[in-house]
Amino acid sequence: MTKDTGCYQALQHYSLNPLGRDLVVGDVHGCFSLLDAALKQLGFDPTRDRLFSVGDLVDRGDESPAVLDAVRRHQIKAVRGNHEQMILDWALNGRLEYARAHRSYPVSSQAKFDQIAADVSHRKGTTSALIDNGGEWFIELHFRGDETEKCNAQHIVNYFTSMPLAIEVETAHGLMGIVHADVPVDNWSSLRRALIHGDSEMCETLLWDRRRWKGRAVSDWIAHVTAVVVGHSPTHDVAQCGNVINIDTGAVYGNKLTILNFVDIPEWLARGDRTITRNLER
Ligand SMILES: [Mn+2]
Repeated sequence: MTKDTGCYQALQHYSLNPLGRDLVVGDVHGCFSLLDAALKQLGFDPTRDRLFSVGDLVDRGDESPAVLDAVRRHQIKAVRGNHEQMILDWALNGRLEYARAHRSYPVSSQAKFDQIAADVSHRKGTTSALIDNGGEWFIELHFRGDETEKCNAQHIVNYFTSMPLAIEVETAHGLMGIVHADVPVDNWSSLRRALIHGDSEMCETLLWDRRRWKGRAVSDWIAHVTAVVVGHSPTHDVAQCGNVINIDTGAVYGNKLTILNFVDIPEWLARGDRTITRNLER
C-alpha cells in the first residue's frame, strides 16, 4: 500500500505483498496488445499480483489510451517516464503555443496540423518536440476530441502529474527500486532524500540519463537497495550494470516487451553484468 498523505509524493513505498507476485514491465510505449497478451500468458491477477512499470507507458505506439485504461483496470503502479513528462510539459507550455498557431491557420486539414508542427521550435514542452517523440495522439485528444475525450485528456494530465519519480518495493529479497532512466547517486538513501527535498537536477537525470549503458555510469552499484529496475534505453535483451537492470527491450521497435518477476532478481545479480547487445534507439 502506498502511504497516502493526500499530496504529491515523488517517492512511493510499497510494503511486502503477501498475496501474490510482484512484476515489473519495461517501456510499453502504447503497445497495449503486447501488454495484454503478456499479462494473459502470465495469468496476471490484479487482486493478488502487483504490476509495476518503469514508465513510458505511452507515445510512439498506436494504443496509448488502451494502455492507460489497462493501468486503471490492473492498478499498474508506474513511475513517470520522460514521455509522460513531455506530455506534462506540453500541457503546461506547448498547448498554449499550439493554440496561438492554430488560430493563424484557418483551414482544417492534416496539412495545417503538419504546418503548425513544423513552425514551432524544438524547445522543451513544444508541440514539435512532443510530435517528434510520438505524442501526437495526446495533442489530437486534447484539441480534436468531443467533451468526453477532453475530460480524458485532463484526466490523463492529472494521472501523469500524480506519478512518482521513484518507487521502492519491499520483497522477500530486500528493497527493490524502480526509476525510469537511472539513479544519479551511489546509494538509494541519497536518492530518497533528494526526492523528498525536490532536487530538480536529479529529476532530469532520473528521466533521461543513458550514460550507464554507454559505459559512463556515476556508480556501478547502488547501495542500500537490492536492485534498481530501469527502462528508457532500448536494447535487444535485458541489460545489467552492477545492480541496475534495464528491461526496456524495445517493444515499440518490433522487439519484445519484458516483464520481470522480482523473485528472479537475485539470479540476475548472480550472473553479473550484461551489456547492451544491440541498441534499438531510432
Ligand atoms: Mn524513456
